[in-house]
Amino acid sequence: MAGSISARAISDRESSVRRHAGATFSGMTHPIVHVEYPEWVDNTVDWNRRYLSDDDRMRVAIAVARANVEQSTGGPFGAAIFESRSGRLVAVGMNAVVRLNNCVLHAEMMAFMMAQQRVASYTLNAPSLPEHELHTSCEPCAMCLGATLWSGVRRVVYGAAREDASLLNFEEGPVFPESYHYLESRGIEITRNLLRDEARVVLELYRAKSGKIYNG
Ligand code: AZG
Ligand code: ZN
Repeated sequence: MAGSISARAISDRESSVRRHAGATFSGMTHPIVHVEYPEWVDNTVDWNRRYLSDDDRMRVAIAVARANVEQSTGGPFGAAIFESRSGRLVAVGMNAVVRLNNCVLHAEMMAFMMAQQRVASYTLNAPSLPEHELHTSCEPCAMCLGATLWSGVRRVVYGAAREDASLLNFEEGPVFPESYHYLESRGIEITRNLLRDEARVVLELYRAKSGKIYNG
């Protein structure tokens, strides 16, 4: 009957609204975590281009970091995930710790999450997928380096060094030579300090704007 169908539709919609508001039958409201890009991302990134050189790929990460500072949407860090061979840009990430009230939302973490959603796989190293690599405007902190292992990327390229971030009083956590040896022993290649000076300019810009040091 038309009446009962529409009653069910209304009830479905109401329960969907309840789910998205985080309500449960216990009456307790549970949070839902959304991770989304700021609105400027499509003006900053050309999703259709093929990025064939390391410099081109790193410049995407640095451009995202710069836009994040200029638009006041987060810390001075950007990252990008590419298919290694084709140069297809799969995802970018920008620091969103303060914007989204979430201490894990470093640029690299955001890039991993977005890339995995895009390819619908919890690892970028699934047998059906091409090889992926991470380019990040700054050396990964302890959390992001750990997540790199499980992300499934086969290579990490970073721009500025942890000392550059530490100069601004960012705390980058326990990263040791052994941490890198461990990743390398798992077949992950590391390329250091690519376009370091260009990446450092963004850190300087953040300092000049008196950007918040949320993890110092
Ligand atoms: C950070 N370091 C990197 N590499 N990326 C981020 O998003 C950071 N946030 N704080 N330190
Ligand atoms: Zn990090």
